[in-house]
Amino acid sequence: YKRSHHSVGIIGAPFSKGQPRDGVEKGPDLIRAAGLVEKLKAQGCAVKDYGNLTFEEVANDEPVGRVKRPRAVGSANKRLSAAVHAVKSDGHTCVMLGGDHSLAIGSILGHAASKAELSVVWVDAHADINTPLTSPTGNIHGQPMSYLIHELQSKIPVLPNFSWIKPCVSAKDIVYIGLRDVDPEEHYILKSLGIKAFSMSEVDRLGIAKVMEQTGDYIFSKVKKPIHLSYDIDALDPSITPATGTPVVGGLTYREGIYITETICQTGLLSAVDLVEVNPKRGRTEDEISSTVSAAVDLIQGCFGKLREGNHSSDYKMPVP
Ligand code: HAR
Ligand code: MN
Ligand code: MN
Ligand code: MN
Repeated sequence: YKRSHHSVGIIGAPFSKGQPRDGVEKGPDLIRAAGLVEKLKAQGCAVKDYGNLTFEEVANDEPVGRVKRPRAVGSANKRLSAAVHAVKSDGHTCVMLGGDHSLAIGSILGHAASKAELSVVWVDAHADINTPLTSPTGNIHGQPMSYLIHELQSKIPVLPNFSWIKPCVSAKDIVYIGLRDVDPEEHYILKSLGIKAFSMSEVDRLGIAKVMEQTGDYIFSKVKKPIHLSYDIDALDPSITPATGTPVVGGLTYREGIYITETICQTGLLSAVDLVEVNPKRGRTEDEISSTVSAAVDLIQGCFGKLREGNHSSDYKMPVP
């Protein structure tokens, strides 16, 4: 019924070294080219685009144990965390356009630097909670949560360019939605830390409305903390968003995906959003790419007040004859 009053700060993070596939660094420019800024403005948001970050080339970034490209990932995230902190200090809700999901490290740490405590809502086919020692692939985009959770710190080895990273989230302040490809070690971590998770089974059993109701009840049962929404585009079903590095069948429908953003917006607590893992090089046709990119734009619009029932501004006056 109302137009949005949100003030949005956008950061592009064209970074792909948290995983092996080329193309995900194109995400920020593609999402902008699909009209993100104009669409947010048209729905009433004040928008400041901070542009794309640049990341230093790291020579000789040899694996450490299984962990691939730790120096590049550590240094890119340090830069991102400073940028997110600056956007929060300017008073905006931060939108970080990825790039791969290793960027959640810097995004959440930069956000946490401006707030006492955060809730994290992680919408993804994957839990991204492998430690460097449990990771089956060594790809850091499958590990970001492990570096951020207080309760996992004794399990995290020293890595080059990671010494600035300090945990900032409690296991009880995390909610997962959309899981359907979780490694056994990750499942152990989720269960042993008692992390709230609505896998696709819970979406099937409860329906998305109850999932979001329970997400709200869980987050608001304690003090209301600012919400960090970390949205991996592969949470949606690959029939809608095929242009992503690790698609998994049986995902959220477009409507379920949008419903999540509408309800998170309505909490009034959304403080930062990541939209990651859009990879045009993984689309087989132009249609697959544009369907993925336009879903990403629609999700971000949903985060900032766009409603499917329609919207109008509070000072709208009917034309009279
Ligand atoms: N769990 C696997 C790993 O650790 C796969 C990670 C997945 N890819 C992502 N993350 N897109 O959401 O490597
Ligand atoms: Mn992810
Ligand atoms: Mn994923
Ligand atoms: Mn609002």
